[in-house]
Amino acid sequence: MAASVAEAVGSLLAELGVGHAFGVVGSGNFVVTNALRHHGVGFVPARHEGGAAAMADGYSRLADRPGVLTVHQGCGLTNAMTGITEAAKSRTPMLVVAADTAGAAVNSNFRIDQDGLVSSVGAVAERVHSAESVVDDVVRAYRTAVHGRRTVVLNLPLDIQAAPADDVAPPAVIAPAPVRPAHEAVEELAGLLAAARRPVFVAGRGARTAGPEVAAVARRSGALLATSAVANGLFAGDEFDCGISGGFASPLVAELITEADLIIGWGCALNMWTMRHGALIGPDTTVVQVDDDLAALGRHRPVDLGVLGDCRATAIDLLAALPDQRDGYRTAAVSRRLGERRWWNDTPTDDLGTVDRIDPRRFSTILDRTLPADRVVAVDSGNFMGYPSAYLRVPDEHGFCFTQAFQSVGLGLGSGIGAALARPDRLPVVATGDGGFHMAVSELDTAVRLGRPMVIAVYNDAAYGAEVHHFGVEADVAAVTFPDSDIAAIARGFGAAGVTVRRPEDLSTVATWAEQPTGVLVIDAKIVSDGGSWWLAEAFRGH
Ligand SMILES: Cc1ncc(C[n+]2csc(CCOP(=O)(O)OP(=O)(O)O)c2C)c(N)n1
Ligand SMILES: [Mg+2]
Repeated sequence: MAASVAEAVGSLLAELGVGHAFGVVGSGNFVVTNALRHHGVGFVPARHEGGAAAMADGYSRLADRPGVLTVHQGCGLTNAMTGITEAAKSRTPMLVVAADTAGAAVNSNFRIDQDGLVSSVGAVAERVHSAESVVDDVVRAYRTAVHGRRTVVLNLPLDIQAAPADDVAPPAVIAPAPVRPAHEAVEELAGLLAAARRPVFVAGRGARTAGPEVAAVARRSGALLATSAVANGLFAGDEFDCGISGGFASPLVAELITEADLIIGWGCALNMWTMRHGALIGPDTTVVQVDDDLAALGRHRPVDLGVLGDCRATAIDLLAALPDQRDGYRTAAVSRRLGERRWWNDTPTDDLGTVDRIDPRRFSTILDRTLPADRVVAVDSGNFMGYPSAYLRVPDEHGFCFTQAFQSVGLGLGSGIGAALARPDRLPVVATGDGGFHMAVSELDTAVRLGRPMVIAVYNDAAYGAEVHHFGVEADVAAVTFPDSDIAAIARGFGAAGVTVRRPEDLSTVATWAEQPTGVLVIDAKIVSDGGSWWLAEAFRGH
């Protein structure tokens, strides 16, 4: 017999199959968190709810189960709101178990309108209403999160939590069938593909589970393959993989995409980031979007054909409808050009490095070849972010964690810790600016406490570089520049190893560490200012 509703909630979530939990425990979420733990759900105690929220988000993106964030009522939830907003905007299937004040506790210090707060950022507010409805309430929240792909905040009022509950078990929860595309839509798309000479596929988050099928259609129809940033790695190893489409694309890849006569977005919004505000779409290019969400079709740009369908189901149907194999864009010449200049790493750029500051591109190129390829890369936000995104190669779609839907600085370290728990077989590599590092620094304690190998690469320009470059050196940038901080020393204070990199040869310490990775390695890369990274100029056009 479960003794209380709080315990029932923990056991129900565990039985439904949630993965890992993260949080900061206070009196309001103590019992439910322990119930999760006692029913086999691992729990990472974080140092700040903001970090914990990013951990649950990062975990949920890369694991095959939803992650859980558990927070104290009121201030525990407000501290977590930025990470919850990122998750909600990214449609991360994740559960937030939030204690809430009792309905009658109108004068509680912790009282806020939790439903209103979370709804305002696009998360779904759910609630355990009573001991009698606890199973229904928890199952509804779980299904909305997992099958509806939403970030759900399940509020647990303290009085309801304490109520006695019967022994509970969840009913069978069966996933809905994928949306099958209309036959006519598949025929239409097959016709467009058969007529295309230079088709390019851009796969997004919605195609992350359809990689082999979409790639098979590309091979049959002669299409090049690219992804949005969040689906980075999906086609790694394919001869005609172009990597990330959009601001991070190499000059060659941008050129190839721009010359496409047909672009198909697979589970991809084709938004301003992925399409460079439309600059990657030629004037005569036909644009198609495949998505299982009606609201996504044509949301960011006009499309010539919108196909309502699950990516995998659509690719399978399309393969059956396509005539014989065509070379299309998959020519020997394109293969050779991609072989030479597919990545920024292979694209010559000036070395801006000085005696005491390293060029971020040089740093990223060396880091890429120094660290093991079996990695999961998590990227914070800022001017620097194009370097790790474009230069640190990832093995597949489970190797990249990109939390940019809210464009918040400070989520990289937390999401990297979550990603590390989702992929314990891989080396987690967190890339962050000095601003994002200092914002999230309390979770360095959590990273060290995990006791696992992890690399935190800090692109340290002693500035909120994005803002410096946005306003220009002519502006008064005193509010966004800082005295240099010794991040390697800070790291050592937390129990991590810290190295300072000023020149390429300083990375030899990283190479030594990488031979036998143990514990957390923080790299304080003193980078030279790049005058505003290549992708940033692009990004600011959208604001
Ligand atoms: C939470 C939050 N606060 C402020 C901003 C505005 N902002 C965008 S980039 C940036 C600077 C980040 O600095 P750093 O992490 O050092 O990266 P850099 O731009 O220097 O590469 C700031 C403050 C933001 N996006 N998110
Ligand atoms: Mg900076």
